[in-house]
Amino acid sequence: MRTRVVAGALGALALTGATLVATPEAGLTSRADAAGPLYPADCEEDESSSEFGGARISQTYADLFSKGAPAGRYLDSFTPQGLGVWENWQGGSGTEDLLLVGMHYFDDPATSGDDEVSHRSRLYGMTTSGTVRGFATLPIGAHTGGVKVHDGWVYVQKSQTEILRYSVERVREAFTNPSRRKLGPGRDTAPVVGASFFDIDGGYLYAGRHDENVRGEMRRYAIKPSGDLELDESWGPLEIPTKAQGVLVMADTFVFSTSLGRGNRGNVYVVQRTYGVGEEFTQAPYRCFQSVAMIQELVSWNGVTYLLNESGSAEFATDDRIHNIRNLHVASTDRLRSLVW
Ligand SMILES: [Ca+2]
Repeated sequence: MRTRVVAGALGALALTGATLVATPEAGLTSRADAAGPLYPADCEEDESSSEFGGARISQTYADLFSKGAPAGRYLDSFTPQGLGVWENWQGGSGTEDLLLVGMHYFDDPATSGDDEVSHRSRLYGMTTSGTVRGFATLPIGAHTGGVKVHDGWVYVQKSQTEILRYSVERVREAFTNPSRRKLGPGRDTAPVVGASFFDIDGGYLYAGRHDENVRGEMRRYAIKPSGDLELDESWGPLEIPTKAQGVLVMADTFVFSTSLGRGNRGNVYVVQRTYGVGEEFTQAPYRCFQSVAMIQELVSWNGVTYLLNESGSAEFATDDRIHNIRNLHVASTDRLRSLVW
């Protein structure tokens, strides 16, 4: 496994000749992104591992990640997006912990012209070994790109401007009483900006914007005692990688999952939190390596990083799908972090 830390723009440019096709007038960020969503110029190219089947991936991803619990439920009608952890879901302490998966609906394009906006979305909970304990229905069209639990609330991304919020008691009721499955709009929560996915760390919710063609950005919100959100105007926005689908926030490190399309490998970025507003994230020491396709949100819990994948959805069951991942992939959070420290 390579251990080199890529620091700075020179390292990024040296990684691939793809930057040579950039337009001369473009700035560094544009040049780096001009390679397109398949292989951003700031990511190592390596296809030396056949682990997980399908298209070959980087040895770094194969070394760091392994197959975790099955996450194959509801894939015939729904597409997984968000992943969180709900500790002691039955209340009290020392009870069972669940992984929460958010999914949006999709229609068969052969019979319907629209996708994900015609049916209620879904939130389900499963044990860390993959046994489903219950599900709830979310509002129609909720993308569910982010799911996290914090201080008595379950937060779910609905759109880039709206994060839904439900009390854990209400979600428990939905999981255990089929007549109460519809969660509805939840509690009023302040609008957000560019929130495609999010993590919660240290009392703040960090929400990143997915962008297919250029680098996105991330803002953070203080979580008030009421559970509502308030934009932290003193922080960010910080630049994040192109086609980001999820973030893991640590005190000194970010991990981004990025992907786009069933035919393209994803990329995992591990980045020191040593860059600021207006700076490229590649100014900080970082590592990027190629992953399986269609990686989605991720969450760290008890030292383990869990990574969700949408490629198993029937929505993507065509010949050009290069991976069909129906399990979580898991890695040591410390090992991920230590790539840049
Ligand atoms: Ca997503």
